[in-house]
Amino acid sequence: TIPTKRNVWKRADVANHWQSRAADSHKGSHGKVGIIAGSETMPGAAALTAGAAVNAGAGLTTVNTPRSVMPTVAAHVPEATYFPRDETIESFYENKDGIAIGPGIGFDAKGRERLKTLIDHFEGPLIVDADGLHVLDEMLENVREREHPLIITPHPGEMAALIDASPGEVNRRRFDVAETFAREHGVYVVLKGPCTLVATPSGETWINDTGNAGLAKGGSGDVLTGMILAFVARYENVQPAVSTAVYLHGYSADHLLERGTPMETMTASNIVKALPDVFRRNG
Ligand code: NPW
Ligand code: AMP
Ligand code: MG
Repeated sequence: TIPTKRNVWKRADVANHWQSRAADSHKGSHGKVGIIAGSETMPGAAALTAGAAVNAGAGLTTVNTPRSVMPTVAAHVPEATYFPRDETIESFYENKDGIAIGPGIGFDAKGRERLKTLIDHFEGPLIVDADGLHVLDEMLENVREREHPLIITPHPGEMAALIDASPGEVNRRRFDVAETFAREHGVYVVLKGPCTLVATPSGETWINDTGNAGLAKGGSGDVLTGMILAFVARYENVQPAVSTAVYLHGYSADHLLERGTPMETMTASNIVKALPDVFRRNG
């Protein structure tokens, strides 16, 4: 087998790949992103993902969520526009520069069809997270045939379910698990946890060294998904975008800790609220 290249994605890498906002740019230049997230019992997942995308630079953010959930999410993220879940997915994805699906959606037959349609027909970067990952194993053939980037963002529990292993086994063989899955299925694997790994389909692995256990709280992953989406929709290449988003997400937690926020009191919302400081120090 081809040897894998493994490196830490460092502050200098973030800086070298940084995409500044051109003075003559407009919202369309910075990515029209779609987020399929939220449900009656998990409106927060949609608000966190969308809030993260908006605050990480996305030009125009549209949230696909049940009609009944739209007012709640909109109250938290007024910058986003909203698209009712019961309308056809084709009219949702047609003009998007990137789509994320999964946070807080639960999953049913319609959800499966929606994901399959996106894998087969959406011609841009597609991020599959959370509940989307629970049905992805039924679609691996579609995944392999997809010509556009697919990025999956499992925590060790979700990765374990995807490959029919235990979370403990995934954690014992993190590199091998992420790299094998990325190569075999032609996807970018963001295997989360302390030292999140980004394994590419071409056999590179980038290790993240930011972040702390303050992130071990519901909602952190939803924020990461929104940040990755904002970066992949704006950046030319997928891996620098994903690794930079992962770096800044952890950096935000480290920044809060350094400024006196104890890990216990860290929240996903505050990871988003600290993004102005994070961008000021890294851009
Ligand atoms: P256990 O039992 O914790 O030890 P799920 P989820 C395991 C939404 N959210 N290392 C875990 O093990 C998400 O977006 C909404 C090892 C269990 O077996 C999803 O849509 C929020 N094992 C949905 O909730 C805030 C680990 O994996 C399984 C692990 C469910 O997502 C919260 C759990 O996986 C949340 O983001 C680790 N690091 N992490 C909201 N405010 O609306 C997990 N496991 O059932 O997919 O549960 O990740 O909570
Ligand atoms: P999720 O489980 O989907 O909410 O994602 C959790 C997020 O928090 C991921 O980005 C993880 O890498 C991060 N995270 C969770 N626990 C830790 C930890 N102990 N140290 C560093 N990062 C963590
Ligand atoms: Mg999650």
